[in-house]
Amino acid sequence: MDGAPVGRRVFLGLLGAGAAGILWGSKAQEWLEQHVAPYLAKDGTGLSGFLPIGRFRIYSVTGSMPHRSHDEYRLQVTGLVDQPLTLTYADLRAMAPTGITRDFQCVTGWRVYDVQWKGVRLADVLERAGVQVGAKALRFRSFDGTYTESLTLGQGRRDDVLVAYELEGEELSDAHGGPVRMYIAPMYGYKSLKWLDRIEVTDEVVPGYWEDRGYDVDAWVGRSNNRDDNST
Ligand SMILES: Nc1nc2c(c(=O)[nH]1)N[C@H]1C(S)=C(S)[C@@H](COP(=O)(O)O)O[C@H]1N2
Ligand SMILES: [Mo]
Repeated sequence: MDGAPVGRRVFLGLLGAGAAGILWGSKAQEWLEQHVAPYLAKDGTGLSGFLPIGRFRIYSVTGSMPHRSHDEYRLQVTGLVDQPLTLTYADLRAMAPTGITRDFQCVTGWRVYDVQWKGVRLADVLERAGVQVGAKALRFRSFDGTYTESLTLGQGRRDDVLVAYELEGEELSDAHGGPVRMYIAPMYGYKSLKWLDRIEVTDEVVPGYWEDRGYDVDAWVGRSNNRDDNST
């Protein structure tokens, strides 16, 4: 179904967002064939591996797909913390995992039903670093060098906010922001920053990439239909 040409609503949404550099339609298809297909083949996941990709649109505001291997990967936790952290991929894997299955929704109008995510609770990472008195917010940075996002500390401590490393039972691909990305279950997709490499604990919310371009900082998915759920 998502292999079909991008719907008018989505297309207008992209235009409305002034979203230069976002990949979609045939351009995305071309990119997937060049970059994702070999990755999947290497993983031995075969054609079924395309399913999650096929259900999503792959976004990168920089028009490129950064890559970092599990060995190279580091997550920095800095700012207003007692103990600044540098976590490896293995460190994250060694922490208690949490799984969440929820619809994934982009403000431009597409939705993927019942997506399975796995990772560690951001709350647990913060706990490990020790958040200092006076801290109020979190800032996330991507190793694409451009994208940023933020949450209030309260939002970041919710049970449904993950530092994610698996999607649909597979390690996160480069395309989906691997090896590690944010997954903010109760909010629109743009809050879920891909290619996460730094979490900074700050004293105020700094608007992120899309928020500088007009999106809401508090991006709760609405309750306008029965499938949306931001109550947990
Ligand atoms: N670094 C980075 N993170 C990002 C984006 C991006 O362009 N760059 N796009 C956001 C948007 S608008 C959405 S809807 C989701 C899309 O996730 P996907 O590309 O895995 O489908 O990623 C979000 N995180
Ligand atoms: Mo989005």
